[in-house]
Amino acid sequence: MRDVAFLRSPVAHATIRERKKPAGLEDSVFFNEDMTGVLPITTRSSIPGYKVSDYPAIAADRVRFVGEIVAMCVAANRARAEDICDIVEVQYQELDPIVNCAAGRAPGVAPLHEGWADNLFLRTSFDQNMDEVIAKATVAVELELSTSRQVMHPMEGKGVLAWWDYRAGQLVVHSSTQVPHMIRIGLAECLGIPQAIIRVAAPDVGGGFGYKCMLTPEEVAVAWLAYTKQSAFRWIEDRREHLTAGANARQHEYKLKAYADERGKLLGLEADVAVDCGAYSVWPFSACLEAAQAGGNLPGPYDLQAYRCRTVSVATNKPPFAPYRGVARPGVCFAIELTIDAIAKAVGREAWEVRLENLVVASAMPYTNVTKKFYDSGDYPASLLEVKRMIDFDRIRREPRRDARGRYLGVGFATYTEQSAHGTKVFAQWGLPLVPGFDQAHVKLTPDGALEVKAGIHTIGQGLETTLAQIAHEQTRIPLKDIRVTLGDTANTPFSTGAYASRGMVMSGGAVSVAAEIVAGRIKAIAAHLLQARRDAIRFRDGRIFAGEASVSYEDVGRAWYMRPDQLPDEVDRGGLEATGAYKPQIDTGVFSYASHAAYVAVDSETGLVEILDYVICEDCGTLVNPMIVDGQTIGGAAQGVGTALFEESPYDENGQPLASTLIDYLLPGPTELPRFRITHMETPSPYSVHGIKGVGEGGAIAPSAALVNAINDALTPLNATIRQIPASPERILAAIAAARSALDNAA
Ligand code: MCN
Ligand code: SMO
Repeated sequence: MRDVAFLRSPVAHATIRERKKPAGLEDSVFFNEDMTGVLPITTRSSIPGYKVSDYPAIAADRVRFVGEIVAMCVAANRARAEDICDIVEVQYQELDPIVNCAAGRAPGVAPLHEGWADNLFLRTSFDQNMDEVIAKATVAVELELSTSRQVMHPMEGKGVLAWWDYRAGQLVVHSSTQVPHMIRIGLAECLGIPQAIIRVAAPDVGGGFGYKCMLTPEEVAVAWLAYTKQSAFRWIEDRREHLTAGANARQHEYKLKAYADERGKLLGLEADVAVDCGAYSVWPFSACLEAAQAGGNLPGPYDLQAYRCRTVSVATNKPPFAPYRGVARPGVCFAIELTIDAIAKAVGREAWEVRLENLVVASAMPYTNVTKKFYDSGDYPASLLEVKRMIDFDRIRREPRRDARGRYLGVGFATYTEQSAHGTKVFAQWGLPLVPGFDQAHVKLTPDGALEVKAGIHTIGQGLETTLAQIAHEQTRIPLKDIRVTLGDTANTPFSTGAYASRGMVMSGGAVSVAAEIVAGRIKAIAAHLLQARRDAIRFRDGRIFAGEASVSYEDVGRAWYMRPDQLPDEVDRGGLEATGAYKPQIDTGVFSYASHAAYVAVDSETGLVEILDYVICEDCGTLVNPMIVDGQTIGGAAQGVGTALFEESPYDENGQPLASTLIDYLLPGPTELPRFRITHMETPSPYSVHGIKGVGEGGAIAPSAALVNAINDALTPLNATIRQIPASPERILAAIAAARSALDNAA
């Protein structure tokens, strides 16, 4: 096996004038023109006005971000491959870079891609009843908000190892991915070879968070190499590559105007949303998923009747945008929740009261909101009141606003809905090339009475090995220790589009439930014969199968069917002891989880430092399959949310150079920065999914920015300072305090 290192562009925007392989190393260096017949990664969408960008695995004659691959170098080990990168000669003719949304949407700007009329991947708009509202409203508030560019940092970075399996006649690609079956489709399209000769087998993946749910240039390049050379190659991302070349997310800008009555009842919302999408669309989700989610989800958990929203997906000279845990909703929740607090201030009420005034109530469920989202079930106000109780709001308000060290104290709330397990209709509406349908799973009783469960989804740390086994156990009562779950190998599992959009538990859980129920029925039929009992008298109990007091083991059933069919009548279940089940929910627009978060913070006005004194969460993801895992998901997500709120930022300078290229510049929260999250669960089963399950994988990450910044702003009320940008770093907090002081001085 040989190692691959990629030579990456040092400039944000340039044409490549000349490139030269080092003498004697011609066979170890690959340029775009060497990959004959390989297609660029191209994501089409049927949405009117959407513009296509071709993203070649190795740049052809133009580079569009620092970090874009210019050459692939191969050697016996990574160090030598990197040495070869150093002596490849490339001449760049630099072009003006587009480094932010304002520049990218300015009239007359030269578009990043040939044939584009302007520099936007897409514009979208909603307009519902707005004009009627503006006249009626007594209160109007305006806000300008922004969220910073982030990278995702799973503990294990991206990696791909590909080899040619002579025995099977197959290209085998081991990729650290959330979506093995999708990667197989994508690779086949780009390489122009049949899917049947590609096997994608994802290993145990050490975190994905969205970064690993798309086809990457590195996967295409390394797979091409293994296929053409019929040999083994690997590439393992290092942290600098991760920070600068490929895991970008979250950068949004909002201009909002909200209209309300004198009690703070929200009457209408106008929004202009710009997303800094980077240079290319990723496959299969495109560059526009963020804006699609932002426009659709901005109304949040609120009863809002009038809405006008324009979104633009701006092309910039930065790495492409990938979905990141929460996908747009952390930004959207920040935007709407700061708006609610601004309205509360304008009408002189507590923010939680104004939330309560506006939340969709339980008696209105199911509720179709102004952007046609179908909120299936739940009690949003109850979750808000619960976190208010947990954080002990009344005590906080009775006590002084400053602590013994003079720090300012504040409390903030945020409530959100999380569309989970979005189904066929949702993705089809976004016009995407790959729309999820039925998820599938295969379940088999082995001759020794154990259960094999195989699903095409993958596990990236979210515990599906455990929870899918729980579902299979629920149907068959086979002891958990005898259930073995296999995931994420296209040669070994039925098709699933994979793990993303908080869909695993609902979709694969549903498929396992269907398949296991079929197998359970067949187990009963065979057991009934062995026990000479009626089928409806058969019960699963204590790891055995009973008819009255007589019982057989699962192994007896397995052995009878596979090894001694001579002892069974022919009509006893012809289907056998294995089945493939397929599942999608009755309504495939997604089931809506929700949660309220509340944060209590101390802000030091001298240093700008924020300490989280308490943080509470009340969440509802329908039926909890595994409460311990759901706690883990919620805590992990909220930890990342704290990073978004207070620390993480990937800035670019005016030349499009990334300024955070090490973990010294890019601050990740560690245990000392994180509070002890306190969690309460509500459990409202969805009427529309199997076992009433809703997704929860992304939820924790959505609300922390909103809850924490609302808390910071509450703390800073005596100083009249407000934060409108995240992360709320010490610099931004001190700047907000200074701005408030100078405004006061000017007034005086
Ligand atoms: N679960 C449960 N009961 C429920 C719902 C979920 O016990 N009612 C459990 C299940 O084990 C499920 C997990 O919680 O696998 C997450 O639930 P689900 O919402 O179904 O999410 P997925 O399985 O589809 O996982 C993907 C999701 C996403 S989109 C991101 S991003 C994310 C996340 O999960 N990335 C993660 N959680 C992560 N957790 C870890 N450790 N690492 C990541 O990369
Ligand atoms: S960002 Mo999660 O992979 O949908």
